[in-house]
Amino acid sequence: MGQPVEHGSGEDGSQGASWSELPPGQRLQRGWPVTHYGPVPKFRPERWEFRVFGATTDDEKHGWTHDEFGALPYTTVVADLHCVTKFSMLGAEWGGVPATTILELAPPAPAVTHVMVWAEYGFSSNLRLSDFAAERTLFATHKDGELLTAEHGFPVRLVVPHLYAWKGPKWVRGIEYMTADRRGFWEERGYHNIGDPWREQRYSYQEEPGDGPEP
Ligand SMILES: Nc1nc2c(c(=O)[nH]1)N[C@H]1C(S)=C(S)[C@@H](COP(=O)(O)O)O[C@H]1N2
Ligand SMILES: [Mo]
Repeated sequence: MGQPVEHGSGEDGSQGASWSELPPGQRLQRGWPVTHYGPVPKFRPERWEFRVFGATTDDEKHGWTHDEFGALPYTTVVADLHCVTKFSMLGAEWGGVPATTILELAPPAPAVTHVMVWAEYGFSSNLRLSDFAAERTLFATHKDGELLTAEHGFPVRLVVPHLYAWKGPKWVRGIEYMTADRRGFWEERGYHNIGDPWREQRYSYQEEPGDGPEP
């Protein structure tokens, strides 16, 4: 910590703040609370699989067991977490498998535009392929050098540093490549389809034409 870190990939030019800067309307949270809907799932290693399905290049499913997933290339990303309910935690070091690695190992078909990230109990979140493919999007297994705790998403959670935190499911089980956009769990319940904290894209009523799936 202490080094300025760029936010996101800045496709729309809205980023580039240092980690110590809060997006508009956010306040700093001391410590790291646990925030999610529903119970914390129990991890069963023998049943766990990370699946890639939907519009893959070969239309086949790809999967990794927990051991196999743990052997994938590991990298670290320093990122902030911005909850849409207006608190932010700054400067965590996340470790895990870059989303770009998954895209290389299980490539999407050329027609893919969006990715649905699926977690335990059917929780889901949709992302534009460009947000998913951003350099700093990470399937985190570690935070600050230690394995994730159960409450924070063990064994795998998605971290999308440039979007609100609900776009990063904890307890991820797989991804679905989609050739059209579809709303995930919170996006169906009134939250913004894109969720850029620097543009305060909190709620679906703020969406502009083109931000959401075709009606
Ligand atoms: N599976 C799942 N992941 C989830 C959520 C959820 O309800 N279910 N909530 C999201 C929200 S709204 C936030 S703010 C972060 C909180 O992560 P934390 O508990 O590690 O701070 O998890 C995100 N990931
Ligand atoms: Mo949140």
